[in-house]
Amino acid sequence: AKTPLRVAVTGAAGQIGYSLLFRIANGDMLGKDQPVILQLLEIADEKAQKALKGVMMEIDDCAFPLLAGMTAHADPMTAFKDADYALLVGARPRGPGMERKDLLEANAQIFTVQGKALDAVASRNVKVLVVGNPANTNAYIAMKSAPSLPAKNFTAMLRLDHNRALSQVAAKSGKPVASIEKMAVWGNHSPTMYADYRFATVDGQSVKDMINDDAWNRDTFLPTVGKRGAAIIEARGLSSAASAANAAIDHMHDWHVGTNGKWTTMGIPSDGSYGIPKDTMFGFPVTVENGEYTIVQGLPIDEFSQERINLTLKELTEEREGVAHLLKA
Ligand code: NAX
Repeated sequence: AKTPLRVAVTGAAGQIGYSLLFRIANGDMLGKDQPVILQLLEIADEKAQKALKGVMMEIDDCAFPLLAGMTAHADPMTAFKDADYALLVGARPRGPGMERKDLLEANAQIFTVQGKALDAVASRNVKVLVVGNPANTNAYIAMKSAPSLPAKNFTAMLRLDHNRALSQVAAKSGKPVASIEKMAVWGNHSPTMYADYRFATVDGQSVKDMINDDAWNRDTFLPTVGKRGAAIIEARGLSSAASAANAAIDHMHDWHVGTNGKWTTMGIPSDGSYGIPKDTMFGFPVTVENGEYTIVQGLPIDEFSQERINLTLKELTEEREGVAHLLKA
């Protein structure tokens, strides 16, 4: 039997946690033959810790064959000990009257502490996915706070945007979602992200040619994908949770297992590709093999796409500048 892998999850008593933990323990993330140990982090608050205990009781009651252990934590220094995978879901939500700047700063503090803790105690190969918003900038902060870990091991979740784009294109083209290849999402996990189906194919045929409607792309597709989170809050009264958990599972699964040459989207520190400044935590089309992702290179960027990429890059640059003073300390 395989040695269990340690999976740390923060915000474990939250909405996304409630969908995510059961699927990790069920083997959906790392494989049906891979035992896991869950190391769950919540804030020290008594109510949060109590809620976490409740979730753990339910996980126990599933009697998951792959679950080799499970612990509750209020301190990242114990939660991240020897972690092979870390899913940073917990974040400070925007409270009433809170400005974007305050939100950025509150989260910058959380992700500085957690980056340092990963640096100090996690496996030297730990693979980190940041889900908590603002996900790209939080991932950037964690990465910068963990100088002894490889920068490439820090990623941000763009997979929900990617999956949303796939489902919209499937509906429009009338093709099954699983048949669509070569979707790409560029930039920030925010309404500025640029979902790009110019290269997408079904059975080798161009999806763009099939749809053949630039106005739909600009006026329907991009706003629908960009504002999908808000539409779900409006309809459900709560933010997307099961679909976010599913995207986190997909992201980590593909990172662990590989994509067999197929494209997916990950938020990763830029290596300078496509003119995105080095280290910017940016959504790129990637393929994954042997636990390493590679940016899909050489894609032509037309004028419309360049404008979109510039817009989302500008937002990320501003977020980064907004927290720069916190990283210098
Ligand atoms: P919830 O508010 O239900 O849960 C968050 C949990 O995190 C809470 O239980 C809270 O106590 C805990 N927490 C807060 N600070 C913590 C810390 N420093 N250490 C450990 N735990 C901490 O939110 P939920 O709906 O689960 O969403 C979690 C995060 O995901 C939010 O920031 C949300 O904006 C973000 N999202 C990101 C998405 C993405 O695609 N990247 C999509 C879905 C989601 O909106």
